Amino acid sequence: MSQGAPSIPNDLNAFWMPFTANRQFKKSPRMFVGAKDMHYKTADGRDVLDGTAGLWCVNAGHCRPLITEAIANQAAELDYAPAFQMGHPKAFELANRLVDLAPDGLDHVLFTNSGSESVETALKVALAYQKAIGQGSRTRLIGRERGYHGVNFGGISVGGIVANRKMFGTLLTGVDHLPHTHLPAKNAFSRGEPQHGVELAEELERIVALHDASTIAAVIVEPVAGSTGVLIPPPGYLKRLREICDKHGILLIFDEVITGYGRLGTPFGADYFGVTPDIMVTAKGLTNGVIPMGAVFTSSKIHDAFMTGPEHLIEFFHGYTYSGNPIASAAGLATLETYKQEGLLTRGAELGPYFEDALHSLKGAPHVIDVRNIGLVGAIELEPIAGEPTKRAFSAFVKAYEKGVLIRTTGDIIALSPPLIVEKQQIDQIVDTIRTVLGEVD
Ligand code: PXG
Repeated sequence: MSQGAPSIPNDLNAFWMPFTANRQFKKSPRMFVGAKDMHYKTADGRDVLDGTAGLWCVNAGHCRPLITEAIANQAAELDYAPAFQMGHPKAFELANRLVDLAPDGLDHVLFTNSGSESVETALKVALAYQKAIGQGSRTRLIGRERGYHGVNFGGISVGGIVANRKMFGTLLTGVDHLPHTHLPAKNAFSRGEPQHGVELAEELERIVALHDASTIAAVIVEPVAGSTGVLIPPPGYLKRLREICDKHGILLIFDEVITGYGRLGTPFGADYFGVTPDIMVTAKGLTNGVIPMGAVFTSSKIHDAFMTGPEHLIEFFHGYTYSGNPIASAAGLATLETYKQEGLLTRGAELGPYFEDALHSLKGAPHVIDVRNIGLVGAIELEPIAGEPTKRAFSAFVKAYEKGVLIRTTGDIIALSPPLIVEKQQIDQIVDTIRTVLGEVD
């Protein structure tokens, strides 16, 4: 029992908030107390238009009836079933539905509880697969600069964000990184895929030559890097990575935690770019962000390599207490049903051109040095204040929130990823608010 002072109701001190300027937040908190469809409700009773689908996850919009009912019903019917050596029907049903939705060749699903766990799972599957097929010397993992693969040790090791790595020691050994594909000097204000940079895929050949293919298990990239500011690959880049991986027996992992479930106007980024990875990492939009869940897809080639040996033995020593949790599975099924009924996984393709024009109308607005977009994701990059990086974009975020629009900033980049139910007039409201705000910030 705590001997300290009794806690004060609504004291903000105890919760050490994630990826948040805690002291600043607690001085002037921004609290949501409700949500419906495209809007949040704030503690002081204002509606805030959601320009970011929460944290890139609420793809069907908020408090959707099929999903909330499915969760309530499941909680009353079967709240939990052991995930190891036991099962329940909805996890299998969800896996089947996901495999139907995924690109051909991705036939099996491992469930997790987040994007970070999905990444760790994918990396472990890749290493264990190489060992299972007699390629145990393939232990290296190749990520990419400016990649974000969650916050666990594997993910920050293959990830390429300095701030997320530098405090945490040596991380995983045997990791190397491709260069990122962000070339603002050549590609600023590109619409959709930027023209320049396909040659950067050849860097993988250089890395293979340096370490030798026999030491490399897998390459992991986001089809479009989200967290570091919507970095879109040039045409042919991902295809070339696929070819180089195939040539050298290296697995290709796509981290589709953001690009999955309709963000680019196709079910997955793999569909958009016409490149199928060996392993596909997803989370977020799988359950519309409502219940934590992730799914890692693998090819049959990978899955079947584990299905050997005596049948009573566990084939892969990995899994979580909540893998395929009944309530998460029910939420996932209802989410996929909502996407299907409303055609949301391809809505980004229809609305993309309108979104693109709206975003690019910000060219010439104060501080704007680049605008980029693909599907229903976009970024507006601002010139940083000299000596005070991130400050300008953060002020824009706070001002937009005060004016009733939620945007997201990373560094000095404003990122937009509205729920896939967004209407044209709401796109206008988001863009008009940003325009006004850019006229007001220092
Ligand atoms: N991979 C990718 C590509 C991601 O974008 C993760 C893994 C980790 O997922 P979890 O569920 O463990 O957070 C992510 C998460 C932002 C932002 O605004 C991005 C993420 C999470 C929170 C904020 O950039 N991406």
